[in-house]
Amino acid sequence: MRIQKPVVRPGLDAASILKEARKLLAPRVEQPSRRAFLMHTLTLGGVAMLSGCTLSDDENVETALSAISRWNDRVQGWIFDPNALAPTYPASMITRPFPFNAFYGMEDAPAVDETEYRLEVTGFVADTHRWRLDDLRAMAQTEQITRHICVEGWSAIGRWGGVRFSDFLKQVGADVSAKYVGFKCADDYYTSIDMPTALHPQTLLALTYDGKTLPREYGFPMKLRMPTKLGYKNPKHIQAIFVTNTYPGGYWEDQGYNWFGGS
Ligand SMILES: Nc1nc2c(c(=O)[nH]1)N[C@H]1C(S)=C(S)[C@@H](COP(=O)(O)O)O[C@H]1N2
Ligand SMILES: [Mo]
Repeated sequence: MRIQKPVVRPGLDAASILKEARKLLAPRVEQPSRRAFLMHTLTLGGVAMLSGCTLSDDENVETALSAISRWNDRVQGWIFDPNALAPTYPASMITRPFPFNAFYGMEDAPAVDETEYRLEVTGFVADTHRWRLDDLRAMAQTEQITRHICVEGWSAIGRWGGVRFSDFLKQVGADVSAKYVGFKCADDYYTSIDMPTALHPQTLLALTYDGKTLPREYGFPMKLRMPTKLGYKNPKHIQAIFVTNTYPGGYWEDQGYNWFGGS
């Protein structure tokens, strides 16, 4: 095999690309969203490779990395096995207390009023009636003890219960050939997932945590719990669910986190 000498383009030499890449890898406090983005796309070695041949003058490093992240989404989509189950754990391994995380402090977690609450379901669904919590509680419930993995470098084992999301999608007559399911939350958070993950048997519309009503800080009235995806893909305080073919993005995803976000 012949090893090609990298073509270094004027104004975008390997050294400046590496400098830019290191900046992107800076601690989260300085670069809140970019670090994780890079961690989930490629290593510094990969960036060095990039510098040789794929960048033209008018593309900056971030544009190239976004393209790689979108490619990464497609690859993760292809290799996702809809029948492969994430590990489950015994109750003795539950992390206590379970860590809180959001883009704000715990005291600012939204307090949703159950009596007023109606879940909105729109897009490619046959039934768009608004759901009360009790309607969801009346459906078949299931429970799982799984590991939540956050890109910020921690993980924790928790016990969530609720409605299998595939049952819910069936119930509302969702078009499961659509590409995305999007979520809007009471705290302005939003995210979206691929349909195969939405239909995965471990994807839960979680109403309980550790056998009790989901506490306010952990996402009352409900969160989507997916042990096959990283923490930021699991929306808490869900207010609206929509089925769509238009890419909906997400709170962190729109700032550079990888969209598929498999764990
Ligand atoms: N509505 C909403 N959902 C969210 C977030 C958020 O800020 N708001 N943060 C995400 C992130 S980054 C993580 S790690 C988990 C944290 O969930 P926990 O508080 O149950 O640990 O929620 C995810 N879902
Ligand atoms: Mo997270």
